[in-house]
Amino acid sequence: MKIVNKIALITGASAGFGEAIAFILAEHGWNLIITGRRKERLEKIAASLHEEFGVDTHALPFDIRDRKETEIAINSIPHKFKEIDLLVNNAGLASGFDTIQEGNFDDWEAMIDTNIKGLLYVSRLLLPGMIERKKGHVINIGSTASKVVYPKGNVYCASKFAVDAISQSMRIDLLPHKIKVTAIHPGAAETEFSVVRFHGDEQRANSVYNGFQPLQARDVAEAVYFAASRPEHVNLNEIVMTPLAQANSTFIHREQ
Ligand code: NDP
Ligand code: 8X3
Repeated sequence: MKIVNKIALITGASAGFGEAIAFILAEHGWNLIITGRRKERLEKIAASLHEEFGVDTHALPFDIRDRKETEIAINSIPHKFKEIDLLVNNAGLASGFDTIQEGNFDDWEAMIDTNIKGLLYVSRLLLPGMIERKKGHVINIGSTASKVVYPKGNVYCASKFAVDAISQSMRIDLLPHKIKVTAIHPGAAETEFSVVRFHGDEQRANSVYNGFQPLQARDVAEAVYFAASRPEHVNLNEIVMTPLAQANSTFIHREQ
């Protein structure tokens, strides 16, 4: 394995897509800062990435909803990890599945604070360094829910439409600074996502994937790696990817 001397910071790398993205980048020699709230899980993942692939890893636990905590965490990044080449804004969640008139305020705040505000905090803190170095790449994880809304998707979809809008805006604002911006919009993927959405109800979570083969975290990680490994002059603006059985947020073909 060759060390590429590049550094990526991946938010939400204690599970799902973020963990898979950490593995694929480590396989290709990237040094990594991995974030999330679950400290022990992050430390375990960081240790196994180092052991398996020989890359340098730094576990950085913090709650991305908390601006102060995020600021302190980002400012605490050790010197040798400071020149971040790639930021993967992945941390996010759906919380609840209700009509707009029955929605739960705590669920709404969790999604808005994590999926929109958290992404903005981390980006705002890291972009000046990328601008100074005149290089960098931001990959934002949106969703098919960034493109098409679905029943009871309301606030989750709104938060992901925001990720799409922020990605488009970032691309314009960062154009003179040679910073790449890519948005990756996956469809249904089997991670902890649905267990989190249904507040721990595993049976209900599993039923989301009945009758079709969902994406796996590795499928999304491969798209992230592809975008991150294009030549200097190439930017992938966005990738929308779904399981074969899914056309968009509302059309999934299920076999009985
Ligand atoms: P998982 O639930 O498996 O992983 C979510 C990750 O986000 C975890 O590492 C979690 O870490 C982190 N996270 C959540 N809240 C916070 C917080 N407040 N502070 C810091 N980290 C946080 O879900 P996925 O891997 O599926 O989701 C990753 C992204 O992909 C999300 O943005 C999601 O919206 C999006 N997505 C998911 C799809 C799917 O079908 N699975 C499809 C399209 C997009 P911890 O709990 O340790 O804090
Ligand atoms: C996650 C997939 O279908 O719940 O973004 O929007 S979905």
